[in-house]
Amino acid sequence: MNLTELNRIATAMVAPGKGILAADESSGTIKKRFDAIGVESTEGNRRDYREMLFRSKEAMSQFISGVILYDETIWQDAKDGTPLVKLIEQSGAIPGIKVDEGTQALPMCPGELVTVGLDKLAERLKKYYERGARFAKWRAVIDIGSGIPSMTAIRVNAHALARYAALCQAAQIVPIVEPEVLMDGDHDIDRCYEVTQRVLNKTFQELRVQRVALEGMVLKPNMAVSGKKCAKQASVEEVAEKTVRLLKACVPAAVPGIAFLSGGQSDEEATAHLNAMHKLGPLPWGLTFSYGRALQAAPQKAWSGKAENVAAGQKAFSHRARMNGLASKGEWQSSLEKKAA
Ligand code: 5MM
Repeated sequence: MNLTELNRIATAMVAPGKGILAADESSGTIKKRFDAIGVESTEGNRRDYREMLFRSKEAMSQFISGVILYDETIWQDAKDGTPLVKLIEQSGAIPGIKVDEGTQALPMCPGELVTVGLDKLAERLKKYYERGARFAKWRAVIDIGSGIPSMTAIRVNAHALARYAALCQAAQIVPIVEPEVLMDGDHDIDRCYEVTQRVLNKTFQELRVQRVALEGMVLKPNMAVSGKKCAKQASVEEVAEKTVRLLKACVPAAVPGIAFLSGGQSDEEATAHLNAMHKLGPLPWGLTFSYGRALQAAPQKAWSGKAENVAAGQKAFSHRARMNGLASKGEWQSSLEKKAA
């Protein structure tokens, strides 16, 4: 393992002003997204949509540091025969790959899930590296509800995240470690804080036990937020203050960067929260976005599967990427959203 190189890539992934595009929706998830805009989820349509994003010059060259791909996408070529991975590289961004194989019910723990995909992972990583992937992603899902999460669910998911991260580093690939505490539910922000703290502490404990080099990874956590169905929604300032406090308590400064998931927040909320956190700096790690929905909802709607809408889709993507790029430096203002509308 060349740790200097892993650290260089991890640092580039969280460079100020840039963040990660999570375009790694599995077949079921992208179908849901396409259903919402009335587009059939065929291999061709998925390719056309993602090609539109990766050819967005402004967004990709200025505000996107890396792209997380799904297995299908990493092997796909653009319409003109250029591999989609090459389009990403040519823009200056780093290609990455989601390597988990989704979740399964966790035995003995009703309502809880464990992420799978460790079998043959070493062989798969080798192939992804040859194709150009320089980082990977594995997402664990922790739900908050009555009597959950159990310590069992937290432990097995942390163990799998660390196994994955160690295999990545051995294959010279930077692991994005994503333990997502879901924001569905009616819990308040303090319950989210408490559960996320337990999850992050256990995850870093496992990473240490399995000898993962913290300098060569990126953490992709949820923010501390109120559950979507909670009657009392925390303000932007409270989310920022509690999230920064939580991360400072749990994430060693050796980690080069943290790139948040958006988790169901609105586009503007996700941007405002990241921006407000930077107002609380200086921070010990790079802090940026790795959004899926909060970067793609607008371009998906603008595109709606029509070739004549490609420019509109790219414009919408560039706008969200620019807003989040500014937020990653604490330079975003809500008036910039209105100006573009
Ligand atoms: C883009 O969605 C990713 C893949 O999800 P599935 O495996 O469920 O299809 C997802 O892991 C994503 O990278 C993170 O959840 C962040 O996305 P959001 O939309 O929460 O920012």
